[in-house]
Amino acid sequence: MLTIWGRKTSINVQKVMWATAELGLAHERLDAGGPFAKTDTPEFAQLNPNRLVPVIDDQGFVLWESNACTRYLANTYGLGTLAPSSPEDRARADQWMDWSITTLYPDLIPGLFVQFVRVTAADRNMAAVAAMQQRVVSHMTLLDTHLAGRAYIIGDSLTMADIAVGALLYRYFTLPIERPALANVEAYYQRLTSRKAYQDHVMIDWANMKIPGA
Ligand SMILES: N[C@@H](CCC(=O)N[C@@H](CS)C(=O)NCC(=O)O)C(=O)O
Repeated sequence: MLTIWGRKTSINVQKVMWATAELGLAHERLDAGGPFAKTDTPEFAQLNPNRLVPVIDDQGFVLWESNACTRYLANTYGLGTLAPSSPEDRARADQWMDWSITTLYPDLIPGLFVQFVRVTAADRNMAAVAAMQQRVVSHMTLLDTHLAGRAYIIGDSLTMADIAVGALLYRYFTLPIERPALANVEAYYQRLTSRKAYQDHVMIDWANMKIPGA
């Protein structure tokens, strides 16, 4: 049995849950992190010394880092689907996963999202919000150019690259910010929202993550 530790509101847990659902894997998810704590126990530190979620345990094989977990599940259970079968397309999927975690994620989640959930409206740094918003829009513009003529990031079907990048789009499209018209990204997001696994594991209202006054 595959065990996944992590609260369902965590963007990084959502990637692993979305991949698990797309692959149809039997699993159990155990709440940890956020209001559930549990990450500060010695037992959890044995699983992930960073004390962060997600962590997976696949029949005794323990792994942390959401993209590594997604990649492992795709390579193990989805070769030819979530993990493209050609080495070139698999490398391209890796490339976009790395782009997502090193480029889009830092500006969108710790940069922008956190300002709207962990900072009160009174204390919100609007200059920082504007700067981050500009950076995020430039990343989205790059993605928009790439998506021209493609249904998904690598081609005609969903891969692990879409899990890493696409999971971030729900937050991008639900933040109270101005977004320029980017037709390819918008069509791509609509495509993702029509998938049950995306609806079930990524489109999770984040309003109750807000601190009072945020
Ligand atoms: N790079 C790590 C980041 C993991 C991470 O920051 N997880 C957050 C939730 S999104 C966490 O565990 N925060 C502490 C908590 O929820 O208690 C990954 O991709 O898995």
